[in-house]
Amino acid sequence: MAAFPDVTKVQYEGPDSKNPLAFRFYNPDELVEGKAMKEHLRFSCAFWHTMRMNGSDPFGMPTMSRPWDDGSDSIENAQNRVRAFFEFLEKAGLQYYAFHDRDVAPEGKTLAETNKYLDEVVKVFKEESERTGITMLWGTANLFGNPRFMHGAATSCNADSFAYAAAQVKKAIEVSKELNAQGYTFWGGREGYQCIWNTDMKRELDHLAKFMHMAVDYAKEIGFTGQFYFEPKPKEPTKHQYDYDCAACINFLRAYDLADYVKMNIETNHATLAGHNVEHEMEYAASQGFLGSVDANTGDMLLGWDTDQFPTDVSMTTKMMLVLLKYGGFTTGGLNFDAKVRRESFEPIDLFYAHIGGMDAFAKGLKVAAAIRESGELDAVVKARYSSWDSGIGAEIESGKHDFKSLSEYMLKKGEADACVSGRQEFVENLINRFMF
Ligand code: XUL
Ligand code: CO
Repeated sequence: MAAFPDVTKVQYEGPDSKNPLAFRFYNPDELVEGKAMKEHLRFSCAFWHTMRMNGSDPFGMPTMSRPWDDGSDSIENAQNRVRAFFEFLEKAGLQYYAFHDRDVAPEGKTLAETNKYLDEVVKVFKEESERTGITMLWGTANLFGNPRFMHGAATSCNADSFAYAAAQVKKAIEVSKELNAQGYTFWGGREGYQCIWNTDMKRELDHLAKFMHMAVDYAKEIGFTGQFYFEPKPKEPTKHQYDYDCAACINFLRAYDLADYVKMNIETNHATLAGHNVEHEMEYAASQGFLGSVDANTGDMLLGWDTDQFPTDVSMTTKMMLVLLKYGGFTTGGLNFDAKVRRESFEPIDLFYAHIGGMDAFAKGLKVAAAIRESGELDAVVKARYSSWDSGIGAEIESGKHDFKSLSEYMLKKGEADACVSGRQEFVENLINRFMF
């Protein structure tokens, strides 16, 4: 039985369409800068939100209506959910998906039992993936939900929690390989702390690095060639997460010899919780050679937590696409909608509106970004702003011809620095708006 009987495959109808179940900008095969939109954007759906988010919050009960789900923990229900998921992916035109091990299959009484349940559900993922050609963007493991991870997983004070997490990630990497995942993500979950007085921070960081090295080694051993990602988040669930932002994560990866194996998976709402915005995080990671994938969502500036809303702001998607195009686009990564419908948007059809809106916002952002790049006007402003580095003393410094002594001689002779030129911030902000509207 179809899970979404009233919806057919969502089509591109163009900017004038008023059909809420059509794309106005996302035209998968349309070329932008010589590459199909679907290859630029590589949209992915998060199983944990789309299939498992039941609408409960700390104050209220579940609200979601999901007729295909009988609410039980049976394997059969878990397998039916996967079939409903693929029907959704096909109809919404999403090419990739991501899940945590525990989103898709229930936990048993022992690890062996749990692994067996997982295998039974992964079998259906494999069948559905072969049927549709829709594949896994990245895999991951839930190392934060079960009470055994109350102090963290790789950074737990309890060595057995570390060992259990290792066994879980071993299995999750095997499953990711089985499903041809293009990557594997580490999100810290509870890898952080609440109280410095009871915490051995150095030991915890060393353990986290050891854990990641074990994952990298095991992937090599079994021939899993997907890209590893580290997903920054500054707080929630713990007060101080070790993976605060891209700068903290990249420092960690470099300090512990993991830089060759792990790139960043950047999430919009996590960036804003860290006091940045997503384009800052993307630019920082990309400029350092660490841009891997993106968890596409948005927060609410009036709320201080991880609201995981669908992104609809074209100004934001344009900024993101400008960074992505500048650095040559995704290779293994993509735009994974780590986003959930609001608990009041409880009908199955709301899942379509949400994803269509997000996909259209990125498609429009991609087109605006490409137009900005083609005009060269923004580049020209940036180039002019840094022109003092293109010749004379600037070019000499960049090419290594100077030190403090020679620069002191230069300035003593000159007496005063050349006057600065205007930053033209308002000019460039208006320029961007001209392309957007
Ligand atoms: C949590 C979060 C995770 C990761 C995967 O805030 O973003 O869902 O993306 O564990
Ligand atoms: Co995420």
